[in-house]
Amino acid sequence: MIRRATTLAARRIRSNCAAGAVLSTRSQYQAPSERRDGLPELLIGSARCYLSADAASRASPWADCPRAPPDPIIGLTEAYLKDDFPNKVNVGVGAYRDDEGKPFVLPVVREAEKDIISEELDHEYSGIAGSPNFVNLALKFAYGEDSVPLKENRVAGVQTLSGTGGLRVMGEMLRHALGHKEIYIPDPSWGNHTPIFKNSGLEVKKYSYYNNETSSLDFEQMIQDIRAIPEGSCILLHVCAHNPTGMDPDMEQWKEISQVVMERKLLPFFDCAYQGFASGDARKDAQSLRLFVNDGHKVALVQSFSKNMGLYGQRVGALSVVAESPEESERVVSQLKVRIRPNYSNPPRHGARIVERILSNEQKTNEFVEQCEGMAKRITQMRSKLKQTLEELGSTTDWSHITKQTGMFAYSGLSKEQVTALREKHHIYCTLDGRISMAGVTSKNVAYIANAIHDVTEGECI
Ligand code: PLA
Repeated sequence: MIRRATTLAARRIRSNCAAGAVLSTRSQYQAPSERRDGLPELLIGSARCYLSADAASRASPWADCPRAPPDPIIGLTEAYLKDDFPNKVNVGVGAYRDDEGKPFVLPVVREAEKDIISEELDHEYSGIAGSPNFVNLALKFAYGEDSVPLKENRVAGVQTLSGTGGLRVMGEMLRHALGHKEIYIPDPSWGNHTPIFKNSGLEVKKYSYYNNETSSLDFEQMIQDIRAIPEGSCILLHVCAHNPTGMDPDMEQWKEISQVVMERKLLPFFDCAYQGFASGDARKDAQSLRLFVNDGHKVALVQSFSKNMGLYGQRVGALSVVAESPEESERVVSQLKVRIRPNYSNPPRHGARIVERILSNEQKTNEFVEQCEGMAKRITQMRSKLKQTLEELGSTTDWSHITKQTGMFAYSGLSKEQVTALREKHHIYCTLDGRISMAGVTSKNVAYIANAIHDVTEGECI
């Protein structure tokens, strides 16, 4: 019996036809009784093709695999790398560059690495929860040396595959161990939050955060939306240097948020990806988290050392939960381990060893804080320079939000069309929401970027 090729099979066969596997075409078309029994049949334009059984069996199992769109953030780096324009600029991903535009390895990290190499350590598996020493140091770094729950041994913590891995593990924990069906994230939030939580089985809902008209925090609406979140739900909050807006609540506003979160009996889940990039002092940047802990919230926290220690590719992070008692904390860790083991078994060692070397030594910690502050300061200078250059070019747009915002990003307010023009006309790569990674702006490219922004906003490239 002749099998009429389905659309899916057609694609598979088409590639085989191209490879010379066509047995007959319409010109040689035979009456049904004479058709080649059992051979897949396909119409390509006006031609009818048959495949040999051999060719059909050679068809790729991936032939029907649809192409996925590029990642909205990492995909920009891929496009940037393919671009051979000499003045191209990558201000997509939030990865710090020095003023020469080069990736920056903190000197204190280099030293720690040398020590690790000289110690000739082994490469045994880590435990499922990673290095306990790393976890303890990471938690002290975020919650503070004097944190009461830490002293009372009731913070459950595990090492994770950086911030992303920690978010995913907590997403699965919420869905499968605690029975949550949804999670509330700010609007807007880091673009990957939604797919991470969706893939964990949660429905992602949003609360207001930013007012595009005024380029500032929409605090009133935010509080109103949080009040409407169903009791017991999980709410995701950015500890500092909110991505993508660069707008954080001030401490008075955090106090109010804490109260409302308490009233609604919500589970506050903090994402701490930029500790050190807001105020420049890594020790101070966790104030919002510490306030919530002092207020008695049983918070969850995910930490990343990608940005503040520049350990992007090493995937170093921690996930923790403040529990009621040490016994409760142990139960939580047991559940986190159950999520981790079938995902990636256990976390990598090298990056965690670097963080341990630094955070276990007071002098090295001070050096780290200073070097992190250096990165934050360079970004602040670039904010001023970008704004100033735009003004000097005669831009009629109010760019004051660029210097009001903190952290790695400038949420420029550029439209999708303007972002596309920046890319197509000027080879400047930033995300479609108009987020510009200030970490990629340097003394050398700031004028070029300002000119291009001026061109796409007012059509007056100079
Ligand atoms: N949370 C927030 C708020 C982030 O901005 C990022 C990274 C992460 C978590 C995860 O980082 P990690 O897994 O490396 O620890 N956001 C980057 C990179 C810097 C990215 O998209 O992956 C960004 O450009 O937005």
